[in-house]
Amino acid sequence: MKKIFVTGALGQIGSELIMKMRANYGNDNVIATDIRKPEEHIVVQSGPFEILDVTDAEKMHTLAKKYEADTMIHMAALLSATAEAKPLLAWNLNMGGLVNALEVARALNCQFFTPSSIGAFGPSTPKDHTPQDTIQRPTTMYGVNKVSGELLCDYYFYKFGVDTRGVRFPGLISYTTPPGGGTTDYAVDIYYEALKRRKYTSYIDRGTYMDMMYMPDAINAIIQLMEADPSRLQHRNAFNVTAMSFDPEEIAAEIKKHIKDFKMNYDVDPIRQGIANSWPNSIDPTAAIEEWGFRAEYDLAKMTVDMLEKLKEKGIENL
Ligand code: VAH
Repeated sequence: MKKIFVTGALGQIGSELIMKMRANYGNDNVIATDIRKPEEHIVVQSGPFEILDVTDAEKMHTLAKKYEADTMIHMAALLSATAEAKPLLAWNLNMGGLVNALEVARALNCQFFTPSSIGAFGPSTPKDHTPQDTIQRPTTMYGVNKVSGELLCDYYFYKFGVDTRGVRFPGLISYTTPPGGGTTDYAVDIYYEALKRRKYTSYIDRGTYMDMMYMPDAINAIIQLMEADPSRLQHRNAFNVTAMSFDPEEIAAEIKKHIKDFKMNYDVDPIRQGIANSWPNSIDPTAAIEEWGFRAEYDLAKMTVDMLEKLKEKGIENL
């Protein structure tokens, strides 16, 4: 990877991925793009940045060619809850953007990465230690987008020889970007609210287990997969990866170890609870471990210490 073109660079993953890749590969070798250009943002200030709507195929091709991209990292997409509220917009953006990015990778001979998700599984998928290869009949527009995306990326590998790679991310937790339109974002929100108000009202019910991962592990997984020896890859789109699985009660208990008077209550959102119920309780990352050495550093305890510390440094406390 020498000239890396990233879409969705201001998103939850993109904003941290850009900074890590610029540190690894050089600021000028990581081109950040997104639909808006906030001048004060560190991603805009620390290296090349272009405004790009990923549904604009011609502009994407022109910009990738201008920077002589050899790697496409396609992150721009609507997440599960937003996609469920606006399914047609989600289809057009998530699938239109993906096919545009794949076409640019094919035309310019780029290596390619885009994330899938545990959302690519559905109610008929085995829910515990969900295998790498199994039933994928998601019942959300986001899940339909992710399964279609996995198949499309494999197609571009088999049909056109594009070096496509992807991971099925669990819920991702980070301190840099506030919670977005995801179902798992309660696990981000809870840290902000615990520091600001010493309490949190969860829209996901107790007993709802979902796979989760701290953002540093997610960023490392992307870079590690993209640098992996292609001859070792039996799978490509996309690898199960996870670091932990917990329910709201368990993350609340971990926070209480640091904020003694933290209180948790529930006001379940039927839409996001319905999405969460259709996803696995835990997935099996064996293929990623065996084929490219995936390993997560953070568990719930270690992540909670770091999240609370970093949010306090950002001034998120007793507002
Ligand atoms: C979402 N955070 O909630 C994303 C992710 C597995 C969940 O895909 O939509």
